Amino acid sequence: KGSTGTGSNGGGGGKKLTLGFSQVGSESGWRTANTESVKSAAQEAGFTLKFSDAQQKQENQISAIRSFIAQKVDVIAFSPVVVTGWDAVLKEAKAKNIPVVLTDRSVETSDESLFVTLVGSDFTDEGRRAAKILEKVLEKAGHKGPVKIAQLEGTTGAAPAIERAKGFKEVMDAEHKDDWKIVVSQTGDFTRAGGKQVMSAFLQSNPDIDVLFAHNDDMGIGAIQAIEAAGKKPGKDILIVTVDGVKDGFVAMSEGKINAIVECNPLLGPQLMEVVQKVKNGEKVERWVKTEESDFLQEQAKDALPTRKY
Ligand code: GYE
Repeated sequence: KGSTGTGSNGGGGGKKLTLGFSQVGSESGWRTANTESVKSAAQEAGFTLKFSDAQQKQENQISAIRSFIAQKVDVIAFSPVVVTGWDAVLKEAKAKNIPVVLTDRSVETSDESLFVTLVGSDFTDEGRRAAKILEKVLEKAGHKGPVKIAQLEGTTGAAPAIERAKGFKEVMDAEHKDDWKIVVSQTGDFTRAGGKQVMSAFLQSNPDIDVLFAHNDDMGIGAIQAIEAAGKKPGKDILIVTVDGVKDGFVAMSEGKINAIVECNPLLGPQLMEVVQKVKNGEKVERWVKTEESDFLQEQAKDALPTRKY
């Protein structure tokens, strides 16, 4: 509450707020859009941004955070590649009184005082929404009988991979215990190459897959290539539901190759900068600042495509 007494912030013409930001990597279209959003929003807010790309490696994120602490940045923000293993470095930040804001992905910690807030999506709900929209997709396709599902998981141990799988399973267990079954599930690390490689292995071990649930568009797009290489029609022979809603996902959907997309908004920059400023000012912020999202079916793809911002 009140001011921190430093009298300096981004908007006030005093010393600029310095934000250290450790990004996961550049694994997907979502991530590219997120990075863009963070960089432009920081500039807009008048902050000095120290940006570091961890190339999907936790050890790189830990060293980036340590270097932000050494440089005495005002606030540290990061999108943790996996949920566990952060306590030690977060304690180091706390010892130097540098507040930490999580964005996009959360951490698992026994000490809730180690971060101030999370700015990001509800991934469990995205998993539930994926299952609910799959019901519609199956109905539209006139699918009868048991449903054999392949799941392409995101990065092992990452919040969106854990929670999307959890939300999807929750609906499946509650409402489709007898008719739906996940027959194969493996990580494709949120990348196109991963999606392609794992999907071709799936098709060898389980040639009778009805549905693919991919934790992001990029893995879905990689899988489409594998499905086509196997002589099958994506969106027809294998129904596909993905998460994110990046432009290339919408293009694949408008071509009939993806059946439905659960949106996950990457444009978190402006909200993040607002929160960072408040934290710096010592104002109270919510523990979780959630993002607003929608779902899309194929018939909406062509109309939605021109207005997609990422
Ligand atoms: O869905 C995926 C990206 O954490 C929400 O990470 C993010 C996920 C996103 O690589 O495309």
